[in-house]
Amino acid sequence: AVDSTAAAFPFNRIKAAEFGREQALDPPQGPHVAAPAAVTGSTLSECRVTAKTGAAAAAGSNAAVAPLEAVRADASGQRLTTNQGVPLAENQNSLKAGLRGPALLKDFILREKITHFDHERIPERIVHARGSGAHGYFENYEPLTEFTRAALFSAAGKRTPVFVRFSTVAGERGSKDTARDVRGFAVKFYTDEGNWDLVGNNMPVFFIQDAMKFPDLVHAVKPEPHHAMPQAASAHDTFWDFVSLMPESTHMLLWLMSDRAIPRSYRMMQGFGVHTFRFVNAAGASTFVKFHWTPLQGTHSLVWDEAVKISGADPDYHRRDLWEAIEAGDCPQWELGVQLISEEAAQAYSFDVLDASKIVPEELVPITPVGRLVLDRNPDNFFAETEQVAFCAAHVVPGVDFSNDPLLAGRIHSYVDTQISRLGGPNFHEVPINAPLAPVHNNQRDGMHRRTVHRGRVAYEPNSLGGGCPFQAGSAGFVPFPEPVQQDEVRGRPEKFAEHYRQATLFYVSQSPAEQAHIAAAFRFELSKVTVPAVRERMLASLRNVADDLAQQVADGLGMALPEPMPRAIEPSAAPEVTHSPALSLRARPGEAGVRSRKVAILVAGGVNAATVAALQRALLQAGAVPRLVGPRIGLVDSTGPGVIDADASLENEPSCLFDGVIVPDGEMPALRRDGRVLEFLKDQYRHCKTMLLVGASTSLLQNAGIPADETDAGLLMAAAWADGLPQRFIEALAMHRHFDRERDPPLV
Ligand code: HDD
Repeated sequence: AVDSTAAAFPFNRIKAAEFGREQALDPPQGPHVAAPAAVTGSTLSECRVTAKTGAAAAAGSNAAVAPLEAVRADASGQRLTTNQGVPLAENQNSLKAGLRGPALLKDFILREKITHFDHERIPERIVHARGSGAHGYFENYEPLTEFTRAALFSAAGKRTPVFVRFSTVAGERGSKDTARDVRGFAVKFYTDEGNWDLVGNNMPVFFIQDAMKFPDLVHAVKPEPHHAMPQAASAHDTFWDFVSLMPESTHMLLWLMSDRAIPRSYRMMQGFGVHTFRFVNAAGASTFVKFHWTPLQGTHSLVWDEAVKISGADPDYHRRDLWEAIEAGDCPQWELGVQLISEEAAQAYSFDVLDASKIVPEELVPITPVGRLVLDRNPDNFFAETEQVAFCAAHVVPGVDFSNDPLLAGRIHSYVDTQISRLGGPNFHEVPINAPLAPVHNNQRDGMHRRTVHRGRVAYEPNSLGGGCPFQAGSAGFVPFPEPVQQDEVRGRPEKFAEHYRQATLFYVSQSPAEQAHIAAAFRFELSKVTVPAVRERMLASLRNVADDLAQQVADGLGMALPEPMPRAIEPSAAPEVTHSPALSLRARPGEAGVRSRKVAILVAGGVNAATVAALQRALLQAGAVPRLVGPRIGLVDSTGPGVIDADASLENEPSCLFDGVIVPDGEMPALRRDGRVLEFLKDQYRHCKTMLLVGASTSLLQNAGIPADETDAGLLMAAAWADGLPQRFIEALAMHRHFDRERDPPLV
């Protein structure tokens, strides 16, 4: 037993070994203690008991985690070893010929350690490099056997384990979370009949219609090759040069310039399979299907100024949000919905369902809810799970099949191919996070990093020496939908693909006024970063085909005259089925979560009234919100009345942009009054349209910050004195997410 008290170790005892031969030959054992019982699990969510969560966290287990058990390592109570299991006597010094002599080549321990370190990184994903993942499950509502034989949809209440990874697209692995960008929404279902990867985005359309253009698109949006700037941003010449020459991008650009591209949280965005897929039932009949994930947390976004500030204050904003929500047992949920479309119905539409730059409006084909996704467990190890997880659009299961969408066709090739270089060979399916729960038996053998130890001498089929095994599953296996094909080979696209603007217009006119204003401001900002006037002009010409008022606002913002509209490739022959789609506004899905997991700053300083702070904290916690006491510095704060206040954040370490609302309670609090950051804090809360409550003497801070005391502003609550009903009023206003009525462009404050 080792005495690990501070008294026993006045200094790092092991370091003593560097001072002499005697200690070098026999270094003392390092101090170690068994991990406390509550954190014996590999992660907090495994042990489910933390100071932060108490016992409230959910069970958080699913079958996909079980195979990870075999590869989990826990060093508690263990000695250091090499990778060969050889115990290490000492981990401080390389082996030398004499204390002042040269280091020796035969030091296999040093060499193993450094060699492994040299190879710790793998190539980052060419797109979607930055992401965060979580485990969970999919629960099916009712049997969907009429449409699909997919195992996960076979029975009511059936649970299928999943791993989900959310991501940004353009930024590198170490970039920021709140860039204006598309978000990846990739789901790996570990079904009874193999893994199905639904590799989608938080926007239902895409920039291009044919995979042939994907490398061009990515080269255009990534940092420009000569100076590698800008990082995680589309606001630069090459991106807008490319998309302004690609009218098929217009619809997606409207989504990208909308608030969808700056979500409040991964938990608060929709997900889409984007392409039209096929469901195939046991009889072999097929139905076109589009997949939609709808968050129970509601669809909510940031505003641009806030997103920019968060990038500096907390580049891990979305990663942290997802992690903390799951740790706190506030498990995010999405409902999976499907649009089911017969081939005949699809043929009659004014657009082509094989065109990934088009949606099928919900008003045309309603969404049928089929199940829910729950994320209830954080990974043990970011690299082993979130980094090594390999999603592949080619991974479908019996009952789910592809359509002829030409963008999808390229994806079926690309994902498997990229994993081979990213994960170092063809055996990436054996990495624990990628391994199916369904048994894997085939005659594929060997390759880099093969883990499976195949028994027997048979690795071919047909065989008799292995009893004919593994055998073909016949109709129980994956049978491709036998779509008749007999046409001339041609490089081209169907005619309906050439209509590029009507759905962009549909999206724009279906937004609320605030959302429309944000779209115009986003185009203005992005194009103002474009240095080549001809590119800006071309983009304005394209926007004229979407909505003249939008084009005009952007032109005004750039100080440019409106150019002639860009010539259209085609005049559509049939009228659009839907000309207004309320479902496309973020406001259509406020969610069921209310204020759950919303972060509220309660500003405190010496002289605050402790009793009202406690009442506020209680009410917010009860409603599921996350109150933080923010002071000029962290630590204890003098208060009037009994009770102690401990500020857990400071104006410096958690600025305004990290909170959904602010409360300045009653009390003199002179330290707040002389701190310029308080005014900045309030100004940002106001500018970002957040919920604010100021009580008693604190209301005068509004005037100091130049904020108009507008009593019609539903998000600006002012009270001359404390009243018991105040917390509830604040919570109701906070549940509205944002108060865009107060927003002005340029901002008033
Ligand atoms: Fe892709 C990654 C989503 C078009 C090629 N893609 C990737 C990821 C998501 C998407 C969510 C990250 C998965 C993860 O978390 O590991 N991609 C989409 C969507 C598309 C799309 C919704 C259009 C509908 N992608 C697309 C095309 C191609 C690719 C047309 C190539 C022809 N995508 C890739 C890739 C990536 C990738 C290069 C990079 C890393 C990876 O696959 O694993 O293969």
